Amino acid sequence: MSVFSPSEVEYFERNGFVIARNLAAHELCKRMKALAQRHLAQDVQPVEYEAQTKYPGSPASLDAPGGRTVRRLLHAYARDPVFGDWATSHAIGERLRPLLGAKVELSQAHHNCVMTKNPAFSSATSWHQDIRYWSFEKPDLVSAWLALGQEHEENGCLLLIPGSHRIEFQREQFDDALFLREDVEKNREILRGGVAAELDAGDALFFHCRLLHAAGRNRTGLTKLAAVFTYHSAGIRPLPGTRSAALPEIPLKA
Ligand SMILES: O=C(O)CCC(=O)C(=O)O
Repeated sequence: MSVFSPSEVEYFERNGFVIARNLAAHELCKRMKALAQRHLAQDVQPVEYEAQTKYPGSPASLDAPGGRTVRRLLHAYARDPVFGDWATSHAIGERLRPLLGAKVELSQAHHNCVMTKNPAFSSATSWHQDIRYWSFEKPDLVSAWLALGQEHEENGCLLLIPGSHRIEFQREQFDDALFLREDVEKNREILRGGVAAELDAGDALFFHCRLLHAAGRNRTGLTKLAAVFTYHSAGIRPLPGTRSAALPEIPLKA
């Protein structure tokens, strides 16, 4: 089935995420993975290093041990057509339209990367909503996370709180960097509902920008790779002058 069924759309609306199994062919995943591995080996810019994430446990500086471990190969859409073609593919557009509307655009300003999680060094990502640093007319964006290999708790897959995209949070439930505070009783209760988004190569997780998510470190011997892109309806514009408006949107073909 190339589109989400009504029950999958209903699942997404209720839970804030839905997984499309086997959305990308294994051959395509292999090509993306081989290219990402080459770009990692050659340090092809632009990238984000572990030290720049400022996540808890990340190295204090680029020159600290693990500081220059690549965490994201940035600008994936423009980096190579293998990523750009996937990000704007029919397969992706057909899945997004029931979630976002008839006219969908790719934001080049957010995610738009190959997420890498290196076994030699990886920090954990605390609970957060992606929308916290994004600026759009309406907080209604969806990211598509394509696993290029297996993702499970041991290698740091995404952890999700189903339905959290619908919670009206208070500012004090988050810390200064807008990560969910785990020392607040109300939050601890919310976090008890967490689930692991286990994926195989070719599976794509679609998740809402208000969905609480986190991820652990990679405790295996293999680098984990995922191609991640973010979309919104053409009717929702990034706010002028913000980071969200820094790069042009790419309309998906009808
Ligand atoms: O793989 C991870 O560590 C999660 C990354 C993440 O949640 C994000 O970039 O918003």
